[in-house]
Order: sequence, then C-alpha cells, then structure tokens
Amino acid sequence: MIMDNFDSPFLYDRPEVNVDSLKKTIVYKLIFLIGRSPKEASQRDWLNATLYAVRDFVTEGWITTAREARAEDSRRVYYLSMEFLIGRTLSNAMIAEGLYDIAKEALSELNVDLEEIIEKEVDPGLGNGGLGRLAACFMDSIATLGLPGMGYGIRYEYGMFRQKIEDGQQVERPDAWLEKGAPWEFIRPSKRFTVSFGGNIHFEGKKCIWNKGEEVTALAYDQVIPGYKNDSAATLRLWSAHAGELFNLEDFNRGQHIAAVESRASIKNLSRVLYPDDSTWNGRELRLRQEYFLVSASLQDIIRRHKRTHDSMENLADKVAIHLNDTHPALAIPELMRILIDEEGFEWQKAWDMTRRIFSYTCHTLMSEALETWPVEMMAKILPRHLQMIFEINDHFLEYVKTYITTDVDFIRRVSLVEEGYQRKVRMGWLSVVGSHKVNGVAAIHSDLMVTSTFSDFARIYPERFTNVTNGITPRRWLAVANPQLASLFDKYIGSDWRCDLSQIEKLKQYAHEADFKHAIADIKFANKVKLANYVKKTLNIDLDPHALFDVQVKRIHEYKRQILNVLHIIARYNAMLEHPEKDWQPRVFILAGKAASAYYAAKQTIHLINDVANVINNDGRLGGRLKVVFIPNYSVSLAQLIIPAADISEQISLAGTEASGTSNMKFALNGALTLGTLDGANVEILENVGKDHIFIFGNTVEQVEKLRRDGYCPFNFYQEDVELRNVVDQIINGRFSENDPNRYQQLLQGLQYHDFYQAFADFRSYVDAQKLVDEKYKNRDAWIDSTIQNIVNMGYFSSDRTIKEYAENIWHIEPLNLEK
Ligand code: 26W
Repeated sequence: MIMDNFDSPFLYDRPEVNVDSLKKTIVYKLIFLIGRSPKEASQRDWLNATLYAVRDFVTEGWITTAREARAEDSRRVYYLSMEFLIGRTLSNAMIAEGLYDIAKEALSELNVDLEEIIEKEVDPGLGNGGLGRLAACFMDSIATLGLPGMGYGIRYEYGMFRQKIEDGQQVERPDAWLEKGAPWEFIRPSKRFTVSFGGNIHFEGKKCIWNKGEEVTALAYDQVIPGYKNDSAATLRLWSAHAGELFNLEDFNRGQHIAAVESRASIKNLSRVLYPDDSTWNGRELRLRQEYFLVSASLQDIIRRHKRTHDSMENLADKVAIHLNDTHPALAIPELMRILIDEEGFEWQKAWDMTRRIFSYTCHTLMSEALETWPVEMMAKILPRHLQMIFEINDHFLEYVKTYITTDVDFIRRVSLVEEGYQRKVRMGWLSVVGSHKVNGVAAIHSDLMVTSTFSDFARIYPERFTNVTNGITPRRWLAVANPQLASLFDKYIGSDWRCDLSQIEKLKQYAHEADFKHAIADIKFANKVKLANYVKKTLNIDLDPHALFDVQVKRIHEYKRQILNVLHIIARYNAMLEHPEKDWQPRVFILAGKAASAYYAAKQTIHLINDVANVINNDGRLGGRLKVVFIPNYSVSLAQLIIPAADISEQISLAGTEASGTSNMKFALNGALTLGTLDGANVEILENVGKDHIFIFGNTVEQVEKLRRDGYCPFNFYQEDVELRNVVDQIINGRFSENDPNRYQQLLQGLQYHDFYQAFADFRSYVDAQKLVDEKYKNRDAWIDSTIQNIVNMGYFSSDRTIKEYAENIWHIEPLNLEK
C-alpha cells in the first residue's frame, strides 16, 4: 500500500550491470541465500546463485508490468492449462535481459563455466508434449508482446516421468524436480484459496444450495516469464494443494478424526503428479479432482482481482477473457455459472451471456479416444452442483437447438452434453463449444477437419463460432537459446529484430546465394551435429559421424505418429545396403526419441523394436558405419534444444488427418532441417511457405486416407504386393531383431498386417521413394544448403508472437499494455 505512493516501485536505484557488479551479486546470493562460501560451493550452488541473481533483473520488470496492468485496468486474458512445459529458465532469462555475455564473464572470473552450470538446471516436465509446450511458448509471447495476461496451471510435485531404457525397454522413474530447489519461483503465501469437493445439493425454492464435503487449500507459486528485452514479465501462477486446512467435514463432525486425517493425506495427492498420458482418455477420479482444483483456485483468484478494482461484477465480461487449453479446464464454465448465480445472485440468462463472452476454447486433437468425458456418477459424487449446472446448461442448449435448428432426435442425441447409454457421460468438448464464443483448431487443415468431422453438428448450430489459429513457436527459445551460433550469424546480417519480429527473418533472402553466408550456415549445422554426437557418445557410447545425414524423429511415441513407418524404412535400407554394400550409400544416422504413455503397450513395443533394430544395425560391421540408429532416452524440452538444431531431416510422418498441428515441425525448419512429411497438420502450411522444392512431401492425402478406409483398406495386400515391405515385416515377425525372443513383435506386426489403422503399409512405398530423393539431394551439398536457407527464411509466419496476436485481436480482444512510461 505504502509502496503505491512512490512514483517508482523501487526503493533503490537499479545499479548498472557490469561484469564486476554481477559477480558481486552472484557471490552475495551464494553466501546469503544459499549459505555457502565460494570455496565450498558446488556447481549446483553456483547455478542457484546465478539464477537468483538473474531473477532479480526480471523481477523489477515483472512488478512494473503487474502494476501497469492494474493501473490501466484493461481487459486481460487468463490462460488455463493443465500443462506448461516451460523448459529451463536460466539461458532464456539471460538472453531476455541481455545478460548472457556479462554472466559468462563474471562466472569465468569466479572459475565457473556458465555452459556447464546451465546443463545442471532441472527441466520442469509439467506437461506431456505439444499442448504443454505450446502453452509455454504462448506465455513467452504474451510477455514479449507486453499483453495483459496470465497463465494458470498446477505445480505438480512430480512432472512427466523420467524415461530410462533398460534392455531396450522403457522404464519409468519419478521426476522429483523440486528436490533440488526451485529458485525461479516465488511462493505467494497470501494467495490461498479453499477448493471444495463432494457433499450434496438441495433446493430452497429455485435456489440450489451446495453443502460442500471436503476442502483443500490451493497455494500459489509464481513463475516469472521474462519478456524479450522489454523490461516486462508475465506471471505463470501454479497451484499447489495443501492439506493444512483440509478436513472431510462430515467425518470430522462425526468425531472420526482418523478418517478425516486419512483423506487429508489422499487429497494432498491433488497436485502430486501429472497424468503422463496424452493418448487415451482415462476417466480417473483424481484427474477430475485435479481439473476442478485448477479451475476453482484460478477463478477465485480472477474474481478476487476483479473485485479489488471494481465494486461490481456487472462488467466482468468486459474485463476478463479466459482461455481453455483443450477441455481439461472446461469445468471453469459451470464453475463460473455457479459463482455468478449462487454467490453473486445473477439471473441465469445474464450469467450465461457473460460466461460465453468470457470463454474461448482451443481443441488440440482429433483422436476420438482422447476426448474427455466424465461419468455422470463420478461427477455427481465429486462435483454435484456442477453436474446440476451442466444439466441445466444442457436443457437450455437443447431447447435452443429444437427451436432454431432442428427437432431431429438423432441430431439432438448427438449434440447433447450428456451421452446416454449404459453409463451416462458428460461430454467436455461439447460443453466447451457451447460455453465459449470462439472455438479454434491449431492448424488450417485441423480447423477444417474439426468442422467437417468431430464438431460438424456444432458447426451447423454455431457456424460463426469456429475459427483457425495456426500454432507457432517462440524464436527466443527455439533459435536464440537453442542455436546461439545461428542466432548471432543472423544478428550480424540483419540485426537482432527478428528475435521479436520473426517476419524480419526474410531479410536474409538477399544473402541466400552468397557463398560466405552459405558456408556459415553449413558450418553451424556441422558444429551442432558434432555437439549432439558428443552427447550421444557420452551418454550411450555410440559413435556418430557428423558428416552423415542426421534424420530425426522426436516426439511422443504414438501409433498415429507412425514411428513404426520410420523403422520399416530403416530396415528396408539396411537390407538394401547389405545386398549392395559396394554402392555409394549416403551415410545416415537415424535419431529417435520420445516417451510412451505407461499403459500404452503398442507404443512401448515400438520403443523396444527401435532399440532392438539399433542394436543389430549399429553392430553390423558390413555397413562400414554408414548406417546408425539411436534412441535417445528421456526426451524433454532441454534435449529438444540440443537435438533439433543438429537435424538435417525432420520426420513429420503422421497419417494425414491425425496430427492436429505439430510444433516441432516448425522448430526443425527454423533451424534449417528439411521436412520429410505427410500433408498433415501444419506441414501443409510449411509447404505453402517454403515451397515444394524445399520439402519432401509423401503419402496419401486426407481424402485418399478416407477413401481407402471407406473402400475397405486391406494392409495385407500391400504386404503381399511389395517385396521390400514383405521382407521387412517377415524379418521382424521372425525375430531377426530379437533373436533371444523371436516372438516378441508378432502381435505388433500382425496388428499392422491385418488392421494397420494408421495405414503405415499404404504409405510405405511413397515414403521409401521420398527417402531416396532425400539421399540424392543431400549429395548435392549446394542444393541442400539452398533448401536449408529457404526453410529458415520462410519461417516468419510460424512465430508464436503472430499466433498470440491473432488470439489477442480476434478472440480475446485485448491490447498491449503501455509499458513505455
Ligand atoms: C488423455 C488426456 C489428454 C488428451 C489429449 C491429454 C493431452 C492431450 C493433448 C490434446 C495432446 C496434445 O498435446 N496435442 C497436441 O497439441 C499440439 C499443440 O496444439 C499440436 O501441435 C499437436 O499436433 C497435438 O497432438
């Protein structure tokens, strides 16, 4: 309060940073925050001291940003997501604050190697994959664009499991990322809210009363997200569940203290662990509780903030936009309705109008098995008032449909928010569409498919609601941090503005044919490959030749992403090389990485197969080292930063119509890899931007895939008719790569022969042909570098800054803060 009377929020003058002052600050943090003397300090102590020192610089801008947002009182966006994969913070923050070189020198004077300690930072794995990483790129863009916005998520004690490979198989280990300290976060002891579950409801006249059952406290931890060189920072607020104030009130009141304490321990599980599954929907009660925990705490915080500056809730929809990152936080819709009606006394219609103006929703998948539905029975037990509210929303909605759209019972049954049947279920996707004013897909093809398939009935009811916002990636992390040499080359040629305006990257076009520029690009790619090869040597003891073509597929392991197609080709190539060892084969290294959901058998088998194949190929002396296969364990944001800049080929080979967008495809292309991909997700738009001569497109189109399915796809025919494919499949089935357990892959491969839901066999031939074109092109070094450059310079569109501007203008209706003052 008192502070608000000062013109500057700071009671000290920000000192000029130089090597000397930063050195002093780091040592100060080491001694007084960590409690170590420089003599005894470990690498981790130095890392933490440096993190604290750098955090100070970000904190200033963070406080002024928050203060400016409060002062301007403009509409803000709140991004609700169950996952944020933010990656390591130190390098990113140093680059944002322009401190990297100063810190490097300061530490070197203290006999500490900055690069070494950077590698020691934990990489919080608070997400599964694309959806969580996208949320992190969005926070980075919100901060850099100075937009009034904030992220809300869960501070899982254990993030995504650590993956180890033992005897070729995935083994999951807990990821206790907090054990080593989390110097980047601020605990907010005053920001705590009670979240209630269970109990029962009854009506008093028309008013619904919720007698709440258990209670748990949500405690806020803030992650500061620095904007790029703009003295601004955004907040990512993560909730942690605390048992401190938790009682099962009923048990407690009945004097059953032990039972009350027991459930206390179980509720602490609320923020214990991230669900490590992005493939099949699994209606677990704890997950439902986690989702409501996020929603309830965040909405209370949003409303508290609103009430601090307004004496009425009437204008809530003018001031607040809430975005749902997939359906995971969709309970926010009935929760806001409940608050507006039960607690704030609004009429139903008024509350509903406000709710719809506030919410927007992004769908990130077309996989029907990944769509969330909650059993009515479970919801009745955990969230009885919300279930009641959803029924009421459904009544109003179906009434609207019957009045204005159709009375067709089949249609009504399909669009109902409640799926009827043996077990009734609430359809969270439908609820999200009905409760939002805008719904978007994440790439053009995906948004088109949404309105023709999953959401076609809703597109008929609300045609104006559906739109597309193609994903993007932050050029700060995915170029400046991940590929510093390439970044400084670009700075030298076109200045550094591309870092916050990626469209500027096309200015490099004028140098595309200059020999010096081309050499520099080639040299940097080579250096990145050496760096990756060193890592592989150190961690896996496998020798990679950096002159070989590095062909990379890194992403979650999933049947639709078709890592298996990659393996089929690798074996076909192996066979061909053995048949004609004398030929001039282009040396290749196939690099794969990714985690399989713990219960996803086919995905785990795929990992095992990759490792078995790698084992045979890497130890076959007849190849003369011209073919290598590596599975790099424990894929994560930090590994992505190492692997992606070293790639020559980016494998984006999902079956057309299955990958919503993909974002690693953009990261690879921005770092100069050529895409080998299907016409799926954002590959389609990458093709449009880079041009057909600089990308390898293969496989069936969405239309062809659908036709094949309609006509009765028969994978066995492809197997019989393609000798090369048949040989490969037979080898795997017969145990050629698993001699000590010859039947190991029988089930997996028979699944392909007789079902092959993702049509790997159908695309095999065109994939192998495309791979041949890749070899040919790679041999022409000059043409390859030309294409590399054409990929980089045409990536301007794929910045998450562009994506976020589209959300801000067309969906959230928010404007940048005035941070110049
Ligand atoms: C089982 C619960 C569940 C289901 C789906 C958890 C998580 C999901 C996500 C939708 C999976 C996901 O990460 N989707 C990816 O989102 C990216 C960002 O938009 C896209 O680029 C990817 O294509 C999409 O698979």
